[in-house]
Amino acid sequence: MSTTDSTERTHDSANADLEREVSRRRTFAIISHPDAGKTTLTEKLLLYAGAIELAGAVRGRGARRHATSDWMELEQQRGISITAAALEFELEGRRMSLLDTPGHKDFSEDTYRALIAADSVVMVIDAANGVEEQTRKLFEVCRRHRLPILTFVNKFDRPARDPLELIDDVERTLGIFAAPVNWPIGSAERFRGVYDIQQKTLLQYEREAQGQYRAPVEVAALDDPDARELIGEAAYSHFRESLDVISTAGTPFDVAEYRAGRQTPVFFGSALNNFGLEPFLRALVELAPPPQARPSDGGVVQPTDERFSGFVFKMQANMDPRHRDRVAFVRVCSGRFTKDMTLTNSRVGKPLRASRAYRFFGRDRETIEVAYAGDIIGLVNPGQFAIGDTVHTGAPVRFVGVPRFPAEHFGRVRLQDTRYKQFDEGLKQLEEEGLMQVFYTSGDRRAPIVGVVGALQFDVITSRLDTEYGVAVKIEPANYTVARWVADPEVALPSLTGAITVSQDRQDRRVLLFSSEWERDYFERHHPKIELLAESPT
Ligand SMILES: Nc1nc2c(ncn2[C@@H]2O[C@H](COP(=O)(O)OP(=O)(O)OP(=O)(O)O)[C@@H](O)[C@H]2O)c(=O)[nH]1
Ligand SMILES: [Mg+2]
Repeated sequence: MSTTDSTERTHDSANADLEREVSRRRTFAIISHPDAGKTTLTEKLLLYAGAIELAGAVRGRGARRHATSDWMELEQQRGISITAAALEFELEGRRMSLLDTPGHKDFSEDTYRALIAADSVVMVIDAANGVEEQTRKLFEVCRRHRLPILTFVNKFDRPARDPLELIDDVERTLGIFAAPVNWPIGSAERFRGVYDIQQKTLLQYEREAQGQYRAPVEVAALDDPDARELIGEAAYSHFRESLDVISTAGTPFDVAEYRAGRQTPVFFGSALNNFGLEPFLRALVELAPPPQARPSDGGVVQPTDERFSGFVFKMQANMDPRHRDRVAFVRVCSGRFTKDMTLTNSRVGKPLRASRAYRFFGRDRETIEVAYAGDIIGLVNPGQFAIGDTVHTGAPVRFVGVPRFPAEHFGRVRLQDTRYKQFDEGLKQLEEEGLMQVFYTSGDRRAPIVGVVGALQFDVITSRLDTEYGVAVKIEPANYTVARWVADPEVALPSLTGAITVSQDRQDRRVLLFSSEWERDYFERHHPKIELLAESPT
């Protein structure tokens, strides 16, 4: 056997290994309007997948455990998600990577970035509210990125809208075909289970103490007198009628249509009460697409391309109180990542060694030796990464389109104690996460202006500076709504009125703060030679 033969053989088997690993990966994000039950559904999927033994609650009081994906202290205090959490687990031979996202619009920048890292989406709808505002906005982003969407209509244990009406709402409001895969039997106190439309089987559930779960009882035939009795006469005939309507006039489920983003398969249930979760988890395993090809500045990158590539979609400091480091979340787009690999950051151009790499389970992380396209990995290289960076081996490549939103709310942060060093470090790291932008308007570095996308971020900044950096601050409103970087560092600025302030960012670049869009517009019209940028120049 010649050396070339054996080299080729190793090469082929490495290739087969890459293809096998990529094809068993499923990376998806859970999205919706606030409070529809994303985190609760996430926790239950983890429970049913065997990744946790006991489900925690969003509002875990006393000794009760908290939901895995709401790991941040402020999330647990408020009972809402603030930052996207990544969770990786094995299920039926598949490697699942789940991103639980915050629903609140003030945190939506994080949610939009998580969507960029996913290959498909789970959309949660509150059965009483139907399609809500924030769901509609996020759906539009999914449509633009052609992400296939599975829909879970949640909270059927509470008074709910008629399921036909809910299907109609999804179709009309979002403009996508909705194909029910199962159908709820009753609602609120009379919610009994779900009927599998294709299999023609009825899954009956019983309420259990929270966190527990029990396999549903299968009642084979719908015409079974037991079924009728179980459901109750009135509910039974209503259920049969609506089933008739969807069988004749509804959108039939079609996996190709789902994968093409033209229809969303719809499932009903209650995440809190463990109703309808097995069929949904099965659908995720069977229907959700494997890692997809991604556009880059140099053409389409296939996940099975041998060279490693990926991009940073999120930064998070101090996740682990014992390490207090800054983690860059990287979505692997192609090839195989191995620990200690030498990578290039396309923005910086310098090689760096990936000596510490992790996979995530909420707050917890585990060191990894290898990762494949589809995975979400954490790299810890202080100060080396920024959101949107592409990392790769081999020839230059750059993934584009990780969204950044301009700040719309501004406040003056005042340090309340003497720990200036910690204060400054905290501001620097939170800015690196994309949580805010920091501007200095005077020589006093203890009272900078911060700009955020949503006003709730002010609470997050105050709370995190306190819990993670041990500094007390007060943030008072500042009368600005727009920030613009001055493109040319040499250009002279006119003398400015009170409605416009010149400030400096951390790199001493000049930034104009305007009190209104009108002021900005007026300035730009009167000073056409002064080029202004909405984002900091890199
Ligand atoms: N009755 C009922 N309540 C539920 C169900 N699922 C979730 N909830 C409750 O709804 C509230 C919000 O649930 P979360 O899981 O935090 O919702 P979320 O979509 O993650 O919210 P954000 O991340 O803040 O956008 C919590 O109090 C849950 O206990 C359900 O199936 N039935
Ligand atoms: Mg949540």
